[in-house]
Amino acid sequence: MKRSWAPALAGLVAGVVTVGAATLLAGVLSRLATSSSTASPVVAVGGAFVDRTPPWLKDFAVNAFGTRDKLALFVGMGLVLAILCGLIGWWGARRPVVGLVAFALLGAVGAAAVLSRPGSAGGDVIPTVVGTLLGLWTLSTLWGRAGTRADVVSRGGAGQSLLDRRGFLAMGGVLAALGVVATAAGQRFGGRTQQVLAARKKLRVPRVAHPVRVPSSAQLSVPGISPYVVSGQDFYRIDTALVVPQVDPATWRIRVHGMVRREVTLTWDQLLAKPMQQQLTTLTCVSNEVGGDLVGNAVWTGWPVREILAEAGVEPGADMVLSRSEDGWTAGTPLTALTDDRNALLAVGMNGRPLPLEHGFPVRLVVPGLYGYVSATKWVVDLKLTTFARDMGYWTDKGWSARGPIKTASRIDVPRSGATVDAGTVAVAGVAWAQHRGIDKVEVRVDDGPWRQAKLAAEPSIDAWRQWVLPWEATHGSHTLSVRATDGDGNLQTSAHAMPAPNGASGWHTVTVTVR
Ligand SMILES: Nc1nc2c(c(=O)[nH]1)N[C@H]1C(S)=C(S)[C@@H](COP(=O)(O)O)O[C@H]1N2
Ligand SMILES: [Mo]
Repeated sequence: MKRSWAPALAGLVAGVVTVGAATLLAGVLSRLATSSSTASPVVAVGGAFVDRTPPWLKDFAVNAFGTRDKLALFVGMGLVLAILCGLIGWWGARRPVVGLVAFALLGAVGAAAVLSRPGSAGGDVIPTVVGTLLGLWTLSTLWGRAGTRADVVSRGGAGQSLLDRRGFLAMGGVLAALGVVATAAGQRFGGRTQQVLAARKKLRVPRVAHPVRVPSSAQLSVPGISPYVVSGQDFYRIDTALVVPQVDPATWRIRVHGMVRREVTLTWDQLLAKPMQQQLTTLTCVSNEVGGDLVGNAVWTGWPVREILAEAGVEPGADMVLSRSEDGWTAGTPLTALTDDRNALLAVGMNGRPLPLEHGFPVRLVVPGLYGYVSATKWVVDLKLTTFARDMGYWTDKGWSARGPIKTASRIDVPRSGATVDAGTVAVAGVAWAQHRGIDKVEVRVDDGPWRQAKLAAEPSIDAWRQWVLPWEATHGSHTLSVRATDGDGNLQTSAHAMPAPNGASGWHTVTVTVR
């Protein structure tokens, strides 16, 4: 029995000890602000993996796990790590030197990932190195107790073996528990999250000369329809950050450089002193499927991007702004979208409050009309004036289109697909969006019947989605409802079905309902 599972268990415990020690140490060090938030080898390997995710896999992950894709990644990584550690423990017990070298190599992969992360420093490998050394010690000690190392096996009688087994289980149990507690403590208390949350709590979003007032006529009173303005809490979240970047406004800076006449750097206080504006803008993710929920509307407060670009003075020839976040993510936005008549903002507020940490605190970009991946940089710290010929945003490098205008789209919120409703008058309702073009018409079709025009709610901004409703006299049986919108330029939403990659899904949203 001891030969079969004990060495594998030793490998597992060594893995838990390594992860625990490294996570705790990384948490403590980044809290002391002496290392970056990706000093944890697990976070770094995950981040490196995310950065190498091809579009089809990203699509799959977003569709299968939605906004829980990060949790899914960590669970998957945990399983792979457990299997590797178990195998090293099991095989390595016969040839301990080979086993220890294999375990050290695993640690080296973690260290390499840490060093490869944007903004990492040499000292960031300390948690991984210390964790790996503790893991190696755990492995060799537990192998000894498991009684499978050649020297122990040779002198082991039956009594010896029983003692060893008890000792092995006790020691392995204690070490594994310590590893788990250290991992939890490192995650819970490590990093600067508490500090940054405290800083956020003290902030007030600046007043604006012309606050956005959402008329009640923009919100239809149909049960189950999306709220016209979505709260920060309920707003969809999409980003590549496995740990939410913790940016303290006190140290935040934004730098404008590249093809400019003079570089501009702004501090948080300098930004807050600028005349701020409010703007209703609906964000949409390019990965949103037809009928999907990766879309949301909010009131953003910020300083127009065109103003900071004017301060820097854009040189002729520039056609793109490459914005970069604190964690190295980038978006390439057409310069015209930041300087034309739409209100692209360096946003500091969402629905009248400071940005939630997950949505880019303290400062993010919000650009009406463009999918988030080419425009909505959260935790933004850098704007580089450049050209599409020379530079590329994060997702463009992975097969997504360089430019990402949002396609005209509509969604049925109620009745939900698969719902059963009573015969009689049923409100078919939902939202439609064509940012910066606006929505002029929404039509609904029942089965193969004629298209019928839905009633539209008020449209306080053409940069935001618009609600619609159609009363339907539902008759017994199974029915298919379809929706299509026409934007403010008169373009009918295309029926051509397209997957999200490379430039956004298209096609009409359809739901099937049963009427009893
Ligand atoms: N720093 C950073 N900003 C980012 C991203 C990211 O991965 N990192 N993702 C973008 C994408 S793809 C979208 S759709 C929007 C989503 O913004 P939200 O999470 O506030 O809804 O953020 C954009 N900004
Ligand atoms: Mo996105």
